[in-house]
Amino acid sequence: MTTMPLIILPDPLLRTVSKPVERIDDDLKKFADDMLETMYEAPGIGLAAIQVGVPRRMLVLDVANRDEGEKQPMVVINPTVLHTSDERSVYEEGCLSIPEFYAEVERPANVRVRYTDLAGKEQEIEADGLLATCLQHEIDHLDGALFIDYLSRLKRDRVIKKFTKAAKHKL
Ligand code: K1U
Ligand code: ZN
Repeated sequence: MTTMPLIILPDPLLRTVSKPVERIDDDLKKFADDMLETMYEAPGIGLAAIQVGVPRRMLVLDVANRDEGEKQPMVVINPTVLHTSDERSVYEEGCLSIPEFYAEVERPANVRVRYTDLAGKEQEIEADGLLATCLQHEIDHLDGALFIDYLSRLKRDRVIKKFTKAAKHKL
């Protein structure tokens, strides 16, 4: 397995609307393994393909308690949100593409998502808690949306400015 470099704000790739995965083959399975490895190494609880520069509708996540040595990796291909609850919940979110910045975001507390798994089988998942938040965060990535889009314009612009400045210093 290989880890891949992460795309960091303000890279315009992060605003790409990703295209559906058309074929599940050995190359895609290897890519899914590499995405999981990249997520675990970061460390993170989710990763969308676009965060490693691949504009395909695919994400990985694992919200199991790592301190207890648990692992529950999920590979989600071509997800569709079927239902979101009216009930909302607030979580402090982070993003591997916006390192060391965290902010509270309010989202639907429960979601139902249909997706294809790595075996090519259609699945449906009813999620709540951190899994619901993480799924929505990752599906946003597939549509070019970032969690900072839910903040006030002032806060969002401040973050973008900080990361733009940092990127210029790295040139
Ligand atoms: O998509 C990403 O950038 C990954 C992101 C996912 C996420 C975090 C929090 C709420 C919603 C979605 C991260 O994984 S940031 C890192 C993080 O939260 C974390 C890392 C290690 C252990 C526990 C949490
Ligand atoms: Zn993210």
